[in-house]
Amino acid sequence: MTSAVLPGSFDPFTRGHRYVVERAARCFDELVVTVVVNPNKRGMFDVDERLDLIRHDCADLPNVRVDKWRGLLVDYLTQNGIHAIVKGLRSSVDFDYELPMAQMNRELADVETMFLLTDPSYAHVSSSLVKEVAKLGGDVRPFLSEHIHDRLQAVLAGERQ
Ligand code: COD
Repeated sequence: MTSAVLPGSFDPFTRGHRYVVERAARCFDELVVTVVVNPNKRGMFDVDERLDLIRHDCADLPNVRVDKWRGLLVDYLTQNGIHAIVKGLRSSVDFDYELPMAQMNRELADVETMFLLTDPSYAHVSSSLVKEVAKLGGDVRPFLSEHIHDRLQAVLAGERQ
């Protein structure tokens, strides 16, 4: 069975993430979308809720599994006998950020990093921009599933109280 890990913060999972997950899921028997926990960064959504939101948005993709990990990414792959990492690329800025990580991960473990290009309609979509626009009252419906949009609005309403 060929498996791959698609790691990220997913705070929250956007339509851009979904696009890359969908494309990657066609290339492997199993794709594990892994929420990597950054202990130094408090997200808008807690890690377990991020997992639930991704599971909800990917429920129609039978070979996609969702998991979380704290620590070095290659240790997760080694522990699970997985040899491939998939990353989404929006632009050359993403490539410049990802290249040294891919090279470092290659040196640390027996893993390959594969890059998938996003759809041009998602090239400007990032979780951080979506949160910023939403906080300032902009319409972020085009960038999120309806379910995640509703949860984002609920979190923002809670923050305003
Ligand atoms: N279209 C296509 N792809 C997209 C889009 C979009 N609109 N938005 C994001 N993506 C891609 C990103 O390029 C990335 O591949 C993935 O989706 C996740 O994106 P984010 O923003 O949720 O997650 P990041 O980039 O913050 O995640 C970084 C990691 C957590 C994966 C990275 O820091 C990591 O591997 N950390 C683990 C610790 C470790 O091993 N460190 C050493 C590395 S050498």
